[in-house]
Amino acid sequence: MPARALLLLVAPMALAVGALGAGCSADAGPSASPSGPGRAEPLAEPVEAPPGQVYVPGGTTTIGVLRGEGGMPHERPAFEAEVVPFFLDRSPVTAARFRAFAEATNHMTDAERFGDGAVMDPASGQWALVRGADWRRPFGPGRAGAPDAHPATQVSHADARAFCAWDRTGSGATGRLPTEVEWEHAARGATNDRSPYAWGDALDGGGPHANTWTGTFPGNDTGADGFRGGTSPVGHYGETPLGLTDMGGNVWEWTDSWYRPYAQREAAFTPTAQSERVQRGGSFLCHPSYCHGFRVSARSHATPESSFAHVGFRCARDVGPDRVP
Ligand SMILES: [Ca+2]
Repeated sequence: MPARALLLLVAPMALAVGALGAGCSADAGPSASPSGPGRAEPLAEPVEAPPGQVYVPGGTTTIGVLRGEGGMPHERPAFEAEVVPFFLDRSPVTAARFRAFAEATNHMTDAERFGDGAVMDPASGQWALVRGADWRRPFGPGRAGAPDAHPATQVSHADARAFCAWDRTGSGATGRLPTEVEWEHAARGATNDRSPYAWGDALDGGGPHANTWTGTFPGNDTGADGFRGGTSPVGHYGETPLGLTDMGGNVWEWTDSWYRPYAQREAAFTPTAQSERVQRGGSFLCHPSYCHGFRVSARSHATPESSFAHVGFRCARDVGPDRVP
């Protein structure tokens, strides 16, 4: 397969990190419904979550930012969404888990097929496709391999979907990517908490709460949060009241939602080869002066075949009538 052309690089103040070339499979994707596809009825009582996942109660959450809450234009207008209970991975999928998947299924990622993945030059802030960058070596050959306990990166939306659908136990229970509404609902603690961050109101205070870009962007990442220029072990900064980790910083996470203006979220939508999927959560490259992407309402987006050194994912699962084994 020929190498892709890097069609769109980072625009100033843009949350998007780029649409990478051809190869987009414009499948119909999930419903544009804010609460996503195939939901079960809400349950009256919490149920035990599968291993590695937490139970996210349902409820009504105001998605996006209200007047006075700041945020980017595409985080407005805020809207109310009804979310039914679901299970969500406690942490982003790690490189070790992705390796187990790749070895068990012989899955070849999009980055491996294309032969490259997107990596940002920390000095300039510019993105480029690096030959040989994949989930094993997210920054390319000659650079450090992906540590087992760190999030898997250089995975496309399709790779993430394939992982989540993998029935690793043979039980017939498979997962999916969360919608962006589900992700924000969970990041707000399933209580419609209006704090800007999953951990509360303050960016710092009591020490760092996330792996972000500290210093001046671009050019000088001080590593004051303990990590410079790369990912951190999942769970390093503790967990939210729901028991989730890394709901801000470390890696952006693919969701199953198409990127659309909130004002048009209920309009008819047919994806094209240029349509993009939403990512949530921000990454180790986010700085408050730039994208500030580790806020709970922040959005990024890229075409589904794109793979980046700072984008991973976590899986969700419906709370079915069998309560899931
Ligand atoms: Ca950092």
